[in-house]
Amino acid sequence: MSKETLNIPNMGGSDGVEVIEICVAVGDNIEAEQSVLVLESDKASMEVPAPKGGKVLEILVKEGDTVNEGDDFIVVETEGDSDDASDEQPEESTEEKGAEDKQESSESNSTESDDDDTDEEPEQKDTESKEASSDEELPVSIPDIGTDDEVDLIELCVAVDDTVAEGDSLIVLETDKASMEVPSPAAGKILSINLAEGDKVKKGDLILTLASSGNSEEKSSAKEESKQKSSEQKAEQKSSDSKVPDTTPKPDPDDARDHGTASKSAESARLTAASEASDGVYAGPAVRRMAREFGLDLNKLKGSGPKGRLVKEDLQSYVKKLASGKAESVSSGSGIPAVPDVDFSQFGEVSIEPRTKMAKLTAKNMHRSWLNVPHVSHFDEADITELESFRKEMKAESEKAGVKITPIPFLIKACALALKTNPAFNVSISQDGENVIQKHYYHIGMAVDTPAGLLVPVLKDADKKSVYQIAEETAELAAKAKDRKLKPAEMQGGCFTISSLGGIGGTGFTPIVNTPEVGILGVSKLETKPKWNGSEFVPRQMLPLILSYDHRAINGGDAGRFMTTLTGLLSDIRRMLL
Ligand code: CAO
Repeated sequence: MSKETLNIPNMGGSDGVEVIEICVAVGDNIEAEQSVLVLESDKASMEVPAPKGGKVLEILVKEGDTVNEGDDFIVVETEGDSDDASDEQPEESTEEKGAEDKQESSESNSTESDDDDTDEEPEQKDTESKEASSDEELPVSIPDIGTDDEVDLIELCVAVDDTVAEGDSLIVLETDKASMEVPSPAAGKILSINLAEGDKVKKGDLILTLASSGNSEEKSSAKEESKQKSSEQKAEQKSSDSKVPDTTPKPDPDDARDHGTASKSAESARLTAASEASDGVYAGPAVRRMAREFGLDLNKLKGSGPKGRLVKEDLQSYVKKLASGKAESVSSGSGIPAVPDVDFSQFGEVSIEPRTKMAKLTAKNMHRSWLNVPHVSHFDEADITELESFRKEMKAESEKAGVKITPIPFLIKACALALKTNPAFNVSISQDGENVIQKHYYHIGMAVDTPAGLLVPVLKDADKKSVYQIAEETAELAAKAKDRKLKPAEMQGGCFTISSLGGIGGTGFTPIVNTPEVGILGVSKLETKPKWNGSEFVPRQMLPLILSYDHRAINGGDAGRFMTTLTGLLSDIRRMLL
């Protein structure tokens, strides 16, 4: 092991560059090439990678500092030979050699009193290694919290028999100004706990007893100093960490004034303020650290702790939801910011009904299609004057036969034939995008508006059926849909969908493709319009049609051709016989 001071490399001629972000903290193990700093000149920002990996011992710059090429910025403990023998000797003796060597090390170390760092490091390790040999009971009390008044214990973070590491949060306290976590002064096992959530506590109260491998209260002054220095560095580092939400809000300046010199004591230095940070998230450092490790954005989580505080369990259940794919409803996925929940009762009376399964499923399918499919909508209108007069002529006859003929059966038949002429619309794309699956059957789906939600029964082989047959079948399928009697097989296998709002109203809308199909036809309300026939305006019955398609599979030219075929068939239904 060796200790190395790394310095700022050549920055392409830029000097006097500002440190805008520190990406590592003291104690972190970093790899070679890992980003350590982000610098920003007036032209660009740049990341400074570590030329070597190792453990971060010291960070020599802070956010806002101005640095130049060659400036020292970080001290790391690296593996391998040291360039500087005075650094190497104590490190080797403490880390790699046995207990005998440790003694030698502290002797040799005593001759190196000029170098502060090398003095402090081996002594600390020496103390630690001696402590590690004996387990002791360590009573842990509430340290200086900047007030002699009682405060609330709002969270107990550990249980009897838990094993904690030094620095792990034991309890969370809350005053009327801030909340703070009390970290464990040493690693060990919890033997007993003297306090409970909701207790009023004050400085000096016994929190718990720890079976510790060393008693930090009694540690040498070198270790205490070193710890204080390192916790100050950590606090400094954390407050400058802009890559993730600020984990350690700065104490309220009023608080600092109230506390006076007491706030500078070794004990209070170990306290970490944990109130609502500048990111608006109410969470303590342990939760923030965990969120950083998982790469989670705390803004997306809801706190279940007192006063909405985020606790570790909130993160755990969020991660579980993510793993099971259910977190979409929480975060909306794909990095898209979630729509915040609003308490509408603040504006007036509200009532809340659970959504039906069908409504939720439809929402999921729509969302999936909307996010995955690059939609284009093509608008046209079909002159169905002749179709309408034929339909009306047939009305009495069809009613006698027990069939209601609306424009829908003609549209279904026409779409099946248009798919035959324009096979580009009768495809699906394989999920990996590598293949196009051409379908040689013509099953048409029909959106049905039911009280329970939207359903799409599928009329099979529409190309082979007469308009009467289609009318009969669609009426049957629509009735089944409204009675919720459709079988799954009756809703599967569609090649193309028709969504008709003609009976309801509107001049146009853009339907969402019913994936994995690649096209959908929206039908709006028939309107009589004046049309120029070459010599005069004549009233014609125009049917607004909107074709939405998946632009990954279909181009504008294909859409134009499809619509020309379709409007041609609807304008002159005799063509359907050809
Ligand atoms: N323009 C004008 N009138 C139309 C029309 C149009 N484009 N389409 C149908 N009509 C008329 C019908 O001729 C019928 O009139 P009459 O009673 O005088 O004969 C009336 O509107 C009602 O028709 P209908 O709705 O009973 O039957 P339909 O065959 O037109 O439609 C169905 C069947 C199942 C498609 C329809 O009931 C339905 O549910 N539509 C809504 C579909 C939907 O919600 N789409 C949106 C999906 S995305 O949210």
